[in-house]
Amino acid sequence: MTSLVSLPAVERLPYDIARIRRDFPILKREFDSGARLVYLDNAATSQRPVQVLAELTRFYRDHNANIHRGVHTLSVEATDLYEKARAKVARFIGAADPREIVFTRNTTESINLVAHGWARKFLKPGDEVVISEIEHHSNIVPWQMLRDERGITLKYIPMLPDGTLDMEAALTTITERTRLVAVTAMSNALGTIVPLDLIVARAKAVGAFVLVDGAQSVPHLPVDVQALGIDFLAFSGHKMLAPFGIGVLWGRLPVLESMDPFLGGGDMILTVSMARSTWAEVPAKFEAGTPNVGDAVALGAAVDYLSALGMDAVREHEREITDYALRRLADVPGVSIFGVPDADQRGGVISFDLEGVHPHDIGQVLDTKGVAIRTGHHCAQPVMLALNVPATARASFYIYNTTDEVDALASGLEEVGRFFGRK
Ligand code: C6P
Repeated sequence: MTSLVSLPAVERLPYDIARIRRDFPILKREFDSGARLVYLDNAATSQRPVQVLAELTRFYRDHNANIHRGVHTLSVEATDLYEKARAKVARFIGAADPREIVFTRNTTESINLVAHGWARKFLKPGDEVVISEIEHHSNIVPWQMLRDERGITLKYIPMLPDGTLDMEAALTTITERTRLVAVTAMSNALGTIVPLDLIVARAKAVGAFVLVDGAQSVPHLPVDVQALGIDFLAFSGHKMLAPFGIGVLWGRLPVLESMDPFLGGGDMILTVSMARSTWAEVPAKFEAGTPNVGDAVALGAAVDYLSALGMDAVREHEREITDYALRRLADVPGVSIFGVPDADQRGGVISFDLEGVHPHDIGQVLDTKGVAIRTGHHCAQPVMLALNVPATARASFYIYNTTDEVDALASGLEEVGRFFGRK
């Protein structure tokens, strides 16, 4: 397999919100009510810019073929584009080698790949896996399944009332018996940015491996896997401008090489006889069957787009919008905001409650104003239990959101309050 594809440097562009918004035609969408879309559900999935859509179309229009198989020109071109996308993703997260990038469907599949390919092989009864109370279900359920199947011990770093992790408890929860610490870098339900450096330092002091759920961090914060000193990083393309159905597991090369395959089939083998099979090198070993070539290529275009903006600029934009939104929402009668009070420890996610109104009703009334937010448990039911609420309303921001849109949310919430009888 081609492992090193040379890539041109990405040209850095100034952060120009009007220009960015022009790249997202969906942001001009108007509904039958006459309301204009205000898209504040970016933690669920982002919108896609014309550059990504064009790359996807170009792939299917001009280069479509199956990869790693054919000698014909289209197959060679498609293979090259797929491997270039892998190299772009590697560079984006500071990986040492493109072979460390395994294409999956999404974060969920990436975490399950670690549970099946690494943990099932190396963990034995009594070994500890430490996660946290603020995890998304996709970083809880695979470990509960493994606990029930293999007798490992599953422990949780508790959440404090302000939505941060109890770091004193983290130090004692991670012990000499801990083999894996699997934590999110940013809570999707509360926006809390987790101090990974402290967790990684403690995990490494006891010889544990570290998996980071980067579903909410890779799209929004600068991420460098080597600087973090972790072993695995899982994330999804659809939250970072790319199509649905393409995700990434990054792993340190020797760790990936030590793992068993997850799915068996074509493309992941070296040899197959009637008696037995041997495995291809990584990452092919983990990419059984025909991969999602077109969406991987489009993920490469998404990475180019974010790289041109610069992830420091993306973070700064979201920090400013979040700071403004925290202040603006605090002035809306009846609104209480869950989680950390300032935008420095928080990504672009704000979960809130409007006194006396069910989150679902908030979402429905805001929808009539064109304002799209998410309501529910956000696939983080332990967080809801800790907050003692069944659900929250959640606004989440991305590169194209403006303070005007935050104002639309705030005035929409004032109207929701009036609609449900608040003064
Ligand atoms: N959170 C949200 O609205 P998938 O579905 O595999 O692409 O991503 C799962 C996932 C894992 N970890 C975190 C921290 C996440 O936020 C998510 C997805 C979406 O919050 C959909 S539930």
